[in-house]
Amino acid sequence: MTSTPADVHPAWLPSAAWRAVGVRRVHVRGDGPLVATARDEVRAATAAHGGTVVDDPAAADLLLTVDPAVEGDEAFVVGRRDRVTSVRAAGGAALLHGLHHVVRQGDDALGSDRADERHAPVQPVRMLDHWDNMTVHPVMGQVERGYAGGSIFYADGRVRDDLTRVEQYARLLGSVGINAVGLNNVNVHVTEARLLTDHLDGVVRLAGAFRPHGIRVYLSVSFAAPMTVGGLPASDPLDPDVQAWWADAVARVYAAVPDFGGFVVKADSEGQPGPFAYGRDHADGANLLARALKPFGGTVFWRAFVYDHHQDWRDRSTDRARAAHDHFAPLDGRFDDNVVLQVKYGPMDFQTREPVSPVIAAMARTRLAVELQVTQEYTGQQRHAVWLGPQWSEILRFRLWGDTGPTVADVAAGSADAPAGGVVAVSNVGDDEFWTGHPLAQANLYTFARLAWDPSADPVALLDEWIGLTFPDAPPSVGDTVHGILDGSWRTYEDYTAPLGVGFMVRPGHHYGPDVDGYEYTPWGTYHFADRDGIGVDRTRATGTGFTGQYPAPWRDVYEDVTTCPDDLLLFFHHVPWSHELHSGVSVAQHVYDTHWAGAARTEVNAAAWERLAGQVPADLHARVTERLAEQVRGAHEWRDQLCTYVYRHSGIPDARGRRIY
Ligand code: GCW
Repeated sequence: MTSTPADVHPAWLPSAAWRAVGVRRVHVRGDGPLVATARDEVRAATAAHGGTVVDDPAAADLLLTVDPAVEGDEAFVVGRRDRVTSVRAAGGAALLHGLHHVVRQGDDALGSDRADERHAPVQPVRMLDHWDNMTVHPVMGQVERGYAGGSIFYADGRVRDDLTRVEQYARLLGSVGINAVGLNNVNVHVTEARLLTDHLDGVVRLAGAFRPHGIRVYLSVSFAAPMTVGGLPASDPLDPDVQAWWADAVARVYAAVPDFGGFVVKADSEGQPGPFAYGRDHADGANLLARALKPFGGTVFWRAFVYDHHQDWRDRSTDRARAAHDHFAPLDGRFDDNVVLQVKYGPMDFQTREPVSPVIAAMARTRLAVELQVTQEYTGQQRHAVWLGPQWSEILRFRLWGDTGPTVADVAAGSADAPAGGVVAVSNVGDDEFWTGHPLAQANLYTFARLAWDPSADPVALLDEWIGLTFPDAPPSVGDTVHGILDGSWRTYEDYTAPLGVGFMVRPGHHYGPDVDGYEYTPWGTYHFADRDGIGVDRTRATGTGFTGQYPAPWRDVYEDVTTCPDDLLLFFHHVPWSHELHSGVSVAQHVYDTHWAGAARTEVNAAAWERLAGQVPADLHARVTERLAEQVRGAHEWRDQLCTYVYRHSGIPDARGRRIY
């Protein structure tokens, strides 16, 4: 329980969250750096709360022991008998997981007897990617799609001298089982391309900050690095000089960081260089890096986010949703065993609502990781309180082949033909005093990590777990109010923004706030095709882009047929008249009116409920959330009025309830 500077919020590890452990007599047995971390935590907790660290295990009422008999790298067994709680752990990382498990359970783990329970992560890789840059971009800021201030890693074009915040962040992440962090933006600019070389000493220090919490670091690299950093004439993956350059670069990284995780790569995507320039495919590209990493046990996370961002909006034959499957499905079986294909959860781009990407069902012989977005790019940018636990849970539990088949999480966790890839998300953290801009957005970071550990966990239980840890001594009204604001907030946000899975309708560039036609005539491939008659994208095989055909049964048919397609995804898959009747019984137009009024109204209820907590939570936190909820109310009403007006002007269908149209 190392201390947090007074000016930084302790998130879900305030001192009080350690009370149940801190009052005990605790014995820690085992060796190694991670056991030392656990021992330091226990020492600090007992010092703060009056317990003791004891040398004699017979004198302890909490025993934390490394026991090689426990199987599974990160597994631990916890139980309570004869007034002693014991955690037996497979190794140092597992011991730390076990300690934090007891902290989360608090008096429940340390009260009455409990039978032994074994805990082990479902996903072996639980990763957060940072889109942090070393320098500040004039428009984007320092962190691409970052809504919590600057980077905690970098300042003034280099790794920060003072890594105190990084150490605290590593502790927070380690406490919920994150074990991998990508240190820099997947859009790799000139300075960051040199993290591999000139800035390697900084990477060594960052790795040193994460290591005590069981977290390995990864770097995003540029496919053109042999040219831009190495001075070679090309970066063709089949060129022996290029291969030698990567082998050499990787060897130097491992000499400096022996437990380095590997690379994250965005290639041939949104202007990033890639193998297409040399007439090679993405298996050639990924394997180039994989072979350099292989001797050291490293992995390349190769992103499947590849599409044409110079599309002509008049071209109705191209469908961005199809792109990842078109590029990658034919390559199944060609990737080396230390390549993980990192697939965004949906076929478009981190929208509030999308179907699950069909790529996840198409790569039986490829290791696959699912990529989620904790940073709220399209979901309110940490100005709106939007807790995404239910979205992620729904995605991870989605059954790709129907009722009895494997889920998305099962695919990520691996099979006989393809070992695990894992679960990855883009982090929402910056140098903000509350870590995440909106203090309640900490719940997203927490929930992501806990779902990565166990994708079958009930997200609402995780929300309550986070509330209990974050506000340990608050009156019940605080927990009830925070729960009330966050549970259901994904649906609320969906209600007042782009309807029925159509997506986007945001202001181009920064992606905040409504602009229904903002992307309609752009090259980005994100269209809704609204006119006076109807709205939506026809992605059927019968009359549209054929995207539904990328799914296995039953989904290829469920989505194809307008009568079986779920309402939530109707406009993703179909172009329908404004008067089209939904399963819910109302027309598309009336649905927009009803949901937008209801969603906007809920934001007012939330703001008023939070107002009543003045004096019950720290004043600075209360003020920050108050300011954000007010902006959410304003934003939700703007969304409501723009969407309702747009639909009325295009459809001519009046709101049955006669509410105001502009
Ligand atoms: O959602 C889009 C973002 C880009 C991002 C890209 C990606 C890092 O608008 O800012 O670039 O996705 O995931 O690569």
